[in-house]
Amino acid sequence: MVTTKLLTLVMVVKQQQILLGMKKRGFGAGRWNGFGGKVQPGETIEEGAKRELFEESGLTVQSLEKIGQIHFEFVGETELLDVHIFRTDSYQGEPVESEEMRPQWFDLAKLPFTEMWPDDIYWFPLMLQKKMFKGYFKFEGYNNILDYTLKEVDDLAADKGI
Ligand code: 6U4
Repeated sequence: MVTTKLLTLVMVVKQQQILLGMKKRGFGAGRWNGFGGKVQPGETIEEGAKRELFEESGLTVQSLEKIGQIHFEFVGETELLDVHIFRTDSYQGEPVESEEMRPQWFDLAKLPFTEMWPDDIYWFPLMLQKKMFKGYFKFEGYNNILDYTLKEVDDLAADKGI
């Protein structure tokens, strides 16, 4: 039986920099990524995104804009990931290291793509241009993309297709 895990991912942008965290444990450990995790029962996806952002980076935000949605499939695994991606250009607080993440600002011109999930290099340009997108990536293991689709959309909520 195929199950889908609902996850969030928050990208914090300020001027020409983005805040990424080095994932210290769990899924994606050893990679720089935005902040996020599983949506818990009883919370909205946006609430889950804000909670994970605070837990992992110490930052709080008033509101988050949804910028993308990507489905991930890993061959041989029955669980699909449904990752809802948000971008924010304003936040409160200063980044602090958590048990899960070590935050660091990166210049947008010098992103550490070789130490990020391999799909990021495809969709980061859209996210950085504030273009909404939907995507699907099929992985073999955690390093190899076998297939993918990626498209810009006008309205994330209205467009149900992948
Ligand atoms: P816990 O509950 O801490 O055990 P864990 O298994 O560590 O959970 P979690 O909650 O940190 O996972 O969620 C995984 C995070 O990684 C989410 O923010 C989504 C993100 N993510 C997963 N696959 C990704 C991919 N291919 N590219 C990417 N982000 C991905 O950029």
